Amino acid sequence: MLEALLWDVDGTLAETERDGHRVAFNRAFAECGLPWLWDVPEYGRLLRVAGGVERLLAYMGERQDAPLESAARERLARSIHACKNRHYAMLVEHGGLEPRSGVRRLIGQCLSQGIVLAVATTTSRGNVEALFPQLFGTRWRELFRAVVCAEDAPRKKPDPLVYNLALERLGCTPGEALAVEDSPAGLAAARAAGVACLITRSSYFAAADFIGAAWVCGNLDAPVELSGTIGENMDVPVLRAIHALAMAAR
Ligand code: XBP
Ligand code: MG
Repeated sequence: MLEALLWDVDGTLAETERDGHRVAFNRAFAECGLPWLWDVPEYGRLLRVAGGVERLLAYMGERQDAPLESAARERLARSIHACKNRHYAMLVEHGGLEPRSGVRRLIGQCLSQGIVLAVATTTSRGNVEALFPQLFGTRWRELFRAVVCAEDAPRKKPDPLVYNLALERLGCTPGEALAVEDSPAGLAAARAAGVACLITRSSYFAAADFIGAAWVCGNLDAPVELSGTIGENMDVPVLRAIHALAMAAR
């Protein structure tokens, strides 16, 4: 039985990678006096590394103008990252991001039909606390029974830690949950925790392979064809059917 929906944040709830973190990283580079600029395709390439600090360190490994010594690199990555998060909070507080299609609707339907919700993200808690009031209003905490972030799960996706912790906090088994993700790393993390995964493709992963996903859609408002029946969009009966199919295939 499907009891819980576990939500990824970046790319799944909103286009935060392309329109939020990327833009904020560029503002932080400028503020730190660095000539670095991540355009849309370049940031897509860098997204293979999960975690903002980890992504910066990987990028510095490719740059001649990054500090040579690893402790100095780490210090610079942490200070750019802190600056990026300040810019990210300012950007979202000025209304720069909207929820993706169907996100608010499906959250409301789940809550009214007895499915509990949690967040399982690689991003820092401060970013969730800046973003969620903009997406869901000031009472957003009432929507999610557990919110598991980078500070709780320092091993980033595709490591399953964030999903293991979310399940533990909800008191659910992996077989009672369904993850909603937009990226191959997110899918791998959910699967490694034994959780079936629904993919809603974000702009960066429009053409990615999602082998092993329970279901793949372009967005949660797209019509769904399941067992010969076309539904209007991703709703709770469809979620239950997708989850049941994934469980039967095990
Ligand atoms: C996505 C990530 C994050 C964000 C940036 O996490 O990998 O690193 O790109 O956030 P998810 P931070 O899709 O699991 O929400 O700078 O806080 O790492
Ligand atoms: Mg994501």
